[in-house]
Amino acid sequence: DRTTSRSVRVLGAPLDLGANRRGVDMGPSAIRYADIEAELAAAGVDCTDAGDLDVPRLETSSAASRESTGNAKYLDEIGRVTETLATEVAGTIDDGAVPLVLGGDHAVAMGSMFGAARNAEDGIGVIWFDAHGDYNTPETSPSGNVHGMPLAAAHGRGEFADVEWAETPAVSEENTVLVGIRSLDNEERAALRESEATVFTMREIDERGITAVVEDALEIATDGVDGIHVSLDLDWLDPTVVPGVGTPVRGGVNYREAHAALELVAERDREADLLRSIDVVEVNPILDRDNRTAEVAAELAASACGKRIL
Ligand code: B3U
Ligand code: MN
Ligand code: MN
Repeated sequence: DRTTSRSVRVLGAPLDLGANRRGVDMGPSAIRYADIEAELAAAGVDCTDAGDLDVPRLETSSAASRESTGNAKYLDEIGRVTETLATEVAGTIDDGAVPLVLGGDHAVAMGSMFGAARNAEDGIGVIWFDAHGDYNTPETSPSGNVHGMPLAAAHGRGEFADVEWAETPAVSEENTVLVGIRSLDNEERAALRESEATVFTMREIDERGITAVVEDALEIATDGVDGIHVSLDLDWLDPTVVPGVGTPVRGGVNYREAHAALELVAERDREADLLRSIDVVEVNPILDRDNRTAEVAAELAASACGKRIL
């Protein structure tokens, strides 16, 4: 077991160009206001905050670039954010710390994954905690919102194979596990079925329990790779627990299941140093009540980083 605790570097990524609603750009502020530093300190984590990435604002984004990317809205701008964030994430890992990326919409996970993969000789795995598959491509997406595409981008699927920053896949399909899924578009479902990624829907959690499912997810994601990226979309949880998300879907995991899952990730990380990077995304303070969703986000990040009750 690792005897020293993790070093964590917080990277704010206030991006909302990938989502269909304003407000998610305030996620990093809200999660900091929920005192993520104190939560991480309670986890025994040596934590530094690198501040927020400079991201283009919706108001100042030119109409021309909006049209240049076809069905995927703002893909050019988001691509530039992806490259900047990927460099920050890779640098943080180089410095021996775990990057904890605060979204922003889920498109920021592309920066996390491409960055985490950059110097990983044997590649990385990913565990994707989400209500959604985020497996659309520009040609299959019904909404055009890039936050519904980051996992497909990480696999270099569809049109992403022709996008410069996504040409080389960040993660192998075999080491990709989605957990808690309950909303898929038709073509997205077909793509996931055809891929080598493992999908544990809410049904598997109902039948087998969260712990058994996450144990399996960890085994699959870590097989043969240097480490894993953990991506936590707050809409993974039930909307009664986290009202502040843009695309809520009924029937999510509850507060205790969420903590149990991330505590298990931390436990395995203590044993085997498998955690490479994390992101916590889709907190929308405009839709939230009393900053509750941001508080849950901060608490779950601390659980993933090793916070224990006893
Ligand atoms: N699958 C839909 C909805 C969605 C995906 N991710 C979020 N919403 N947050 C889409 O737009 O691709
Ligand atoms: Mn998502
Ligand atoms: Mn989601």
